[in-house]
This record gives sequence, structure tokens and C-alpha cells, in this order.
Amino acid sequence: MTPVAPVTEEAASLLTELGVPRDSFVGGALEVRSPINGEAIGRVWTTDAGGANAAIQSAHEAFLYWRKLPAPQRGELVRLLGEELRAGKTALGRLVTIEAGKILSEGLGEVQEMIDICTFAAGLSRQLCGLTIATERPMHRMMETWHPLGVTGIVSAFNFPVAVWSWNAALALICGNAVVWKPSEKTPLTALATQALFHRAAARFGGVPDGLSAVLIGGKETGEALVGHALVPLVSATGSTSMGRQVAPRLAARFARAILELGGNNAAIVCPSADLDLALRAIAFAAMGTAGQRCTSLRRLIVHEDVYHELVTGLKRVYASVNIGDPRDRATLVGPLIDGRAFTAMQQALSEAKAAGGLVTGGQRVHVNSHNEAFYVRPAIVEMPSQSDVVRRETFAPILYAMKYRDFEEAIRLHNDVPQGLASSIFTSDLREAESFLSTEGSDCGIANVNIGPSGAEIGGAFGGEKDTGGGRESGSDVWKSYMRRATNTINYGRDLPLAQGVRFDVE
Ligand code: UN1
Repeated sequence: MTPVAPVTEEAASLLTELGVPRDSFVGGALEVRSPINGEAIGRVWTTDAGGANAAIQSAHEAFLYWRKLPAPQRGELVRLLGEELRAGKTALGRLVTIEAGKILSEGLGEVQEMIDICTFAAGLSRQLCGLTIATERPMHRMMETWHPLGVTGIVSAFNFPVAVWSWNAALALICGNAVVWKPSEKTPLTALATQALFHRAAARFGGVPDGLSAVLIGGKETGEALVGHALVPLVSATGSTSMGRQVAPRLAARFARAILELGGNNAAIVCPSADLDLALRAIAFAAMGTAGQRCTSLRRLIVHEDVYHELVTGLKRVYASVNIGDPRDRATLVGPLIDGRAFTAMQQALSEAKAAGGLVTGGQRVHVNSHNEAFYVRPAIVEMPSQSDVVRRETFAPILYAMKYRDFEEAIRLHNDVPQGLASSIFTSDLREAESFLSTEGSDCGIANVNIGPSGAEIGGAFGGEKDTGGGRESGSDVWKSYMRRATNTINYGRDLPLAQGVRFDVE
């Protein structure tokens, strides 16, 4: 049964439970709507350029203090944030569902991802280590030290409204930086809730300078104020390739660092030896999960002609059977699209695909509880004769383009022949195919998987991709280095002054 609880009241009570003062989500200029039914669930206050500047100045002041604390102490704040997230998981996960429309288990999973990065970062705060390097000079030592960088700007998208902040913030904070966050205008409520949990952690920690973590709510102008500010040496931006194309040159112009995690056009190759039952389940989650609105969502299926019919027939059956509806209902697997624009973009892509010879199954609007301002769709499978322009473009909706291949090289060629390079996968039981896919000549993506879909990465690995995906990496592995300034130190503990490369410069 689809629950009928009014989303507006529920959002307000969750915000209150999470510690967000009522006056910060009523009366403001920016209206927030839930994709569940299109109803307004809050009105938040926006930050103008002056307000953004003040927040950044205050973050910079906070950074000057915070950077002096030993990293493991900074890690303690992030550990406490993880505790607050554990305590608030049910409420924040549900708020993510209400504001972004993803199903409850994915809303909760998103908060779990935040908890995981806090655990990771708290441990990492004791492991921010540099190399000791052999020198050519006697009685010298060479080493690397890592220093805090400054205010870290974070720009995030609606589809992972809080996890993306946490990947960046948890690392930036242990690295000694302050963070200033511009969330998507579509999902400011979960940002305010996350900030409230941060304040709880900060109060328990004691002595956290004001401004160490700030949220700027607003549109393009607010984002530009952050991206253009001289006191922000690093901006991590997650979102569309077109957003990245605007952000990157501005950062480059002032030699600021960028971590860009932009659009994906993720594929799976399904080989003749694949376990088709496993592949089908993995494909279903990767393509329909989050209603196709993950940057890692599966968008292209490249299937060997011998197994194509069986796999695609099975997928059509699953696509026709998934429950589409209120994402708070536990039986629902596909929630709403974020808004009407997403729906229009999806329909446009489907008609383009048809014009290019595609055979569309699904894709039509589904009416849920007569919410006319909500946009639910039956996920679409489109059988394509070739990888035409529409397939090579990222459409942020549940459309899966299926194509046939005959030989393995052709599959790899098709796979890499798109502008984006985020996530990828292969389904095979053949070791040669699996290893070729992971090799230098295989997938050109930042994430390449075997026998699992392209989405749903864990925080322990570096997350991001190449080409139009922007080249940045967030989250695990040694990504923390992007948030710090590296210094190379050479120390002479002898009495002579040998010069490197044998240079002589003897003065009297
Ligand atoms: C995104 O869609 O921007 O790998 C991030 C995944 C998630 C993160 C997605 N852990 O699908």
C-alpha cells in the first residue's frame, strides 16, 4: 500500500527532529518541492554574493585556527559527525527520500555512505603520511610533508544530496580545511539537516571555530561567488558536464584546484559466458535504481548476439513488473523523477532514439495517487541498431539502450566510444575477457567492474572518471592528497654543502 502521509508535515517533523530551526525552512525566497507529489515542503533563505563572501571569509578564519590542530584531533570531530549521522540515519534517510525521491532503502544507504566515509576519514586522520625519499647527497634527508590547503568549496547535485558533501567534507576536515557547500537548489533541506548534525557534532567536540562548515543556498550566482573567490583554493564539483564546463575555466583562470565529478554514460558488456541471471539482477538495479538518476546509472548495454534475445526478453519482463510509486512505500523500486524538466528530457531522448531506429519498450508516464505535479515513469529499454548521438549523450532518466555485438574488440570499441568515462562493467565467466576489460586496452573509465553493475560504489575506492566526466576523484584511496598542499623538504644534517647534480659553486 502506498502511504498517504502528507509529505509537507513529514518533512517539517523530520527537519525538527534533525535539529533544523523552523525559521530556516519557512518564509524564505526559494521554494522546495518534493518530487513525490510536487508539493512545497519548505521555503529556504538564499545567500547572495555578499553573504557568500562573508561565509567564505569566516571559513578562512576558521581554517587558520583549524589547521593548527593535530590531524587526529580533527579526526575526532569527523568521528563525532559519524555518530550523529548514525543517530540521525532514519530521519535523514527519510528526508533524502522526500526531497530527492529515491526509495527509502537508497535514502538510508546514502546516509550509510556518509557514516562510512566518516569512519574512513577518522582513521585516515592518523595516516596522513608522506614519503621519505633517498637523496644523492651525503648527510641529507628528503621527505614529503602534507599541509592543510584552505577553504574547500563543495558543489553537489540533487541526486546524492548529502553523501557527496560528506565524501568531500570528511576528508577536507581531517586534512585541516574548512568547507563551504553549495548544494543543489532542488535539495537544500537535506543540506540544512546535514549542517544541523554537523553543529551537534561540533558542540560535542567543543572549540570548533564558527564558519568551519557553511552552507550557501542559491543558484548560479551563489555558485559563481564560491568558484570565483580568491580564498577558496579548491572546489570539488559534482554534477553535469555542462556545469563542469562553466566551473573549470574559472578555477583554472585563478590557478585554483578542481575536483570534477561530472556526467557519466555507463555501460555493461554482457558476454556469451555471463551468468545471465546474475547479470539481469545487476542490470536491473544499475539501470532502474534511483530512477536512473545516478551519475553511475547504467545507460548502455552491449550484449553478445548469442545471448541478446534471452537477456533483453528477461529484462523487459522485469521492467514491466517493477513497482513504481511513492518511494516511502517499501514495495516501490522506482520512485519519481526529480521534476517535469527531467520528464521532458526523457521523452525527448526517447523520440530521438525512435527516429534513429530505436525500438522503445516502456518510458511512459505513470500516474501515482493523481499527483499531477509529480513525474513517475515506467523505465525504458530501447533496442538500438547503432550507438547513435542520443545514446552517446547522458540523459538523466531511466533509459537503457541495448545494442548487439559480435566480437569482443567491437564491444570494447563501442564501450569507449562515448564522450564520458565514469563507470563501466563486464559480465563474463571468461578470465581473458574480464582481464582484457580491466587492462590498459579495455575500459577507459575511472571505475571498471566485473560481474557487478557500474553503480553503487563503496567509499573505500577513489570515485570519478575520465574524459567529459572531468578527471577528478573523490572519496577513498589516496584522494585525501587532493585536499592538501604537498611540500618537499630537503634537510642537510652535515657540515658540507654538496650541491645536487654535481654543480660546483665555490665562493671564497
Ligand atoms: C552520484 O551519482 O553522483 O556509486 C554518486 C554510486 C554511489 C554514488 C553515486 N555510491 O552509485
